Amino acid sequence: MRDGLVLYIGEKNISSWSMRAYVALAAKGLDFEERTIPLREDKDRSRRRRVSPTGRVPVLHHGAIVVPDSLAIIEYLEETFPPPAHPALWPADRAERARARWLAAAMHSGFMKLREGMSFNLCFLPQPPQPPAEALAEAADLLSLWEENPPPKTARGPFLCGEFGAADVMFAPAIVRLTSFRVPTGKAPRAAAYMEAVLAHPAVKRWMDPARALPPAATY
Ligand SMILES: N[C@@H](CCC(=O)N[C@@H](CS)C(=O)NCC(=O)O)C(=O)O
Repeated sequence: MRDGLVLYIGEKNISSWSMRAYVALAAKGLDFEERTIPLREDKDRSRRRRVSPTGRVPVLHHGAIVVPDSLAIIEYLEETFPPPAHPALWPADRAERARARWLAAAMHSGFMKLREGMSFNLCFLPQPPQPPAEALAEAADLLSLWEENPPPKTARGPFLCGEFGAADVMFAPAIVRLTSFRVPTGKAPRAAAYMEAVLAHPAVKRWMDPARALPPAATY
């Protein structure tokens, strides 16, 4: 483990927050050890509390430094493994960086009905159930957000800021949700192309391929 990083996560077909930290580490090209805490066997969170000050995963350990929370982990990685030696997670341009930050924050602090009504574990069932109307309404909000906020003309790449970065990392599990629950994207062609690009990114596939190979968890 060249980079001395240990990431504690939940099961890959359950823990959408863990996915974000994992995809960020993978996108940075870092060598890290992953340690899975089975969430179904940790109902009282005692195992999580032993390694995470918030009692939640993901949590990153880097020597004596312990960082819980997906967005805090992204910030830590960018500071500790900055570009150009490592791929950038935030755009270099200040205005673009502000845009990437509000996009990432919008996902981090919102879309609760989508998360509840389109639970990540249900994405891996052969036939996910019909989501509640309020979850579908938030899915429509997400599609509009991506449709109406394309990358600037000067950007290179199909992602929200051109190249794959923190905002895309934060939205990746939501993209899995919309795709798995078969939310229609016909009226949002740009958003549909964006979702496809995110799902095809190697860092996202590195999480999703093993997640799909696990036995689906209808409950947890
Ligand atoms: N805001 C946190 C959320 C982390 C989170 O809620 N993780 C879940 C697993 S996916 C967890 O450990 N939940 C335990 C609990 O909320 O009791 C992040 O961004 O990492």
